[in-house]
Amino acid sequence: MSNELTREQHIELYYYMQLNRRLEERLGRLFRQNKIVGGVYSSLGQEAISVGTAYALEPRDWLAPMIRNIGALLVKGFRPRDIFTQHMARATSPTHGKDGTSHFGDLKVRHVVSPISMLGDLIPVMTGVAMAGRYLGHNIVAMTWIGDGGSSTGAFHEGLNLAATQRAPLVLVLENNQWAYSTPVARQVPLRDLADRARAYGISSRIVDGNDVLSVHQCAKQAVAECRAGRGPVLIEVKTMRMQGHAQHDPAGYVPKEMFAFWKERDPLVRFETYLTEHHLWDPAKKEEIDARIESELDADQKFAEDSPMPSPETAEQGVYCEGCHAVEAEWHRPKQEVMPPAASAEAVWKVKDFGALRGEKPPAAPPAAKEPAPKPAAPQAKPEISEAPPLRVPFGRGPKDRAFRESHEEKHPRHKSKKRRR
Ligand SMILES: Cc1ncc(C[n+]2csc(CCOP(=O)(O)OP(=O)(O)O)c2C)c(N)n1
Ligand SMILES: [Mg+2]
Repeated sequence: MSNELTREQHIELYYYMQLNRRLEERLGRLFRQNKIVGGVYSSLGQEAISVGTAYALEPRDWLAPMIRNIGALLVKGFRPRDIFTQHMARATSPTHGKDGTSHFGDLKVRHVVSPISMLGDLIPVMTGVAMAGRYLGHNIVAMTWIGDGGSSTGAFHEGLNLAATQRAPLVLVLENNQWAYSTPVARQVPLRDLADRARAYGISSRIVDGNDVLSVHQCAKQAVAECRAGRGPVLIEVKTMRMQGHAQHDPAGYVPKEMFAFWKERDPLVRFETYLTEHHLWDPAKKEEIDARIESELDADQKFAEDSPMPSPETAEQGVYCEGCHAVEAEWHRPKQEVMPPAASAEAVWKVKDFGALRGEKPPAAPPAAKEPAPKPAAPQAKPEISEAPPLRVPFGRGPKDRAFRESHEEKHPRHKSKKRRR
């Protein structure tokens, strides 16, 4: 039994993985019945990743899922009916029938950012969420996922560099499922381990067996703790296999049969079931009880979706532009002194280590008094140095456009003072 998890938590991990799998099986059947409006992108064989990583987050944390992360949405509190209605584009869906796949989120309660793209653009977005959380004092961690194919896009590299430079509390889960549509990893990246990409950005990385939910969860939990402690982003590469085609329309004839057979033997659900049995964490009656509960939940939610109406035509023009429905107001969770000078002030001069000179070269303008240890000779094949973390600081005070700022500021400072500053 994993030291960090209780028996109930082990059972809960199984519940979400099995719910994820059974739900997607039904989506596959509904697709063949022509009841799905968008696409169905199976995460068969990858359930341990979505569930194990999202399970490491706290309710205050934020995530943005990819197409194969329905399991993460379930862990964050979305219900199967949200997934059914969304894929069937019913009026009762989270987007009121305006989208046919997984482009939905919940910024207020579940802290889920709606996916805008599966190919890297969520990385800079979630870096921004992580930075905003730090600025507002929420002490949150942001998590998102990327595929092996998506890790070759410009957005991936730009986003990861931004996260690294800002030491943003971002956990990026790189799902290496061996294929980007029909392209195997080796034909698009000359690396065996995609985690190596982290070295180029001076951030820490891990490699984990994506078909072992406990390893995935433990690894994600550590990464989340590191991020929360202010040590910057973490890249986790999970090794797994996409066990179906890119989407329902793709029979994946380009995948060698032996490869499917190899990974089928490592099925994450079968492995975890065996683990639960061998560690006496459940018995057959318990498994039957959970499976029956899942089937009845899915029966009810599928029926709800099938009985739901399609959206009425006039809803197409509703909710396109904000007509006062959103009050965009920052939620400050930190003492005001922290975001006001002098605490919020930073020196307007940056110290550049060794003035950026070649390794081993004496800094040209080093002050004579500074007795530095002799520099080490350059090691041509040395690992890239992990850059020193800049101290966490608040770069700006509260903005003058922020109402809370304005009100409290005007209370404390007579008007003529602020007028003087504006000049
Ligand atoms: C610009 C662009 N090209 C193509 C697509 C279609 N598309 C979405 S995901 C994907 C493959 C991504 O592969 P990978 O990143 O390995 O993720 P996986 O599907 O294996 O989970 C493709 C081709 C797209 N959404 N946008
Ligand atoms: Mg892939």
